[in-house]
Amino acid sequence: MKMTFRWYGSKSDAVTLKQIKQIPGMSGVMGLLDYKAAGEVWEEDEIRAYVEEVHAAGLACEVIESVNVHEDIKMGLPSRDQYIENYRITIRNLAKFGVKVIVYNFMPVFDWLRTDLARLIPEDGSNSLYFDEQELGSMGPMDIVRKTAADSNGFTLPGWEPERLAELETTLKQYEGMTADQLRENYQYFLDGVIPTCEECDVKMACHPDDPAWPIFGLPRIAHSQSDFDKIVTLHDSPCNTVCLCTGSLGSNPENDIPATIRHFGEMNRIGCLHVRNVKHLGYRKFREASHLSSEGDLDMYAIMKAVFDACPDTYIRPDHGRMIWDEVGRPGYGLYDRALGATYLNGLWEAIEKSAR
Ligand code: DNO
Repeated sequence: MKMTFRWYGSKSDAVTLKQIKQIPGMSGVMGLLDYKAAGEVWEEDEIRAYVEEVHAAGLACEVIESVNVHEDIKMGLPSRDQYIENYRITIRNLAKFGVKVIVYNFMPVFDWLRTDLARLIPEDGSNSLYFDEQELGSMGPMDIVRKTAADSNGFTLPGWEPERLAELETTLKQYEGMTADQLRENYQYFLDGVIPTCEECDVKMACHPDDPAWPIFGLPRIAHSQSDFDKIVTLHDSPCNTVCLCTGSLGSNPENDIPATIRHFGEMNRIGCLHVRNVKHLGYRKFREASHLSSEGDLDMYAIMKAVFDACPDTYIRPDHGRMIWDEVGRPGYGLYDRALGATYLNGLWEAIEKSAR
């Protein structure tokens, strides 16, 4: 298992590479160029600059996240061919700098979504990301976009690019009437376009689950359960067509059995990487993000790490969203302290699992 940390680059992350390097057991980052709009080519020069900076800090950069898929691809518009071609160029460019896994998602319009980015946890005075479907019911898509932007402490959030969201109303209309099967057909067209390039370059595409793990605002969503991912991995059958197994996204639905899903796709060699975090269910379609410790949420982190150990021990992992603790002000979900504690805890579980298996 290679423990990594998401890093937004020196211009947009309050967390430094030096801090990341000082977290025990940290082998690298899961990187991104957060200023790139969906559909744009990631140029060699900008990838080189990012990767060299990471390497200079003594860290690896083998996983890149949020190479976002243009809406025209998801909608199946004629312009998709150009965007797919751009995506292929990006894959080749990333591969030149040692990238092995690309994390993306196929959620229409919205990436992850929360109704509160800083919900107070009364027990200890920290705060974390929170979702309540009922609260969402009273908000329209534009309201949630405005609220998310206003609450993000001035940081950009992954998947919430301002240019894309500016056209939100038009985009939402274009999706009206699209079924899950139609979205899946468009997804297959995309995979047929990019997976052969991945095979040439030895890069894996890793699909991030829908977060939360159900459809929102009536938009089709096709990646929020084990059976959804069973369909996805067969849309284009290749070892390069993999899952980014995000425990917290899938875990937002208590019906998803996360350790079983890890074993299932791990044994098929279809896990590209994992995002590991805990969630606390508070009612129907209502949850908040918890610290990583099993007893503070509803996921069994020991069972999760044990499944990784048994089914895909060489994979990349990162602690996912943390709470905001110790008065840190940062990008919601992506502060330093709680994620560093999470990494340390996951490393501890790993050591115990490894030693007891000997
Ligand atoms: C949320 C992240 C996601 C993820 C993208 C990948 O915090 O885990 O934004 O990176 O869905 O495209």
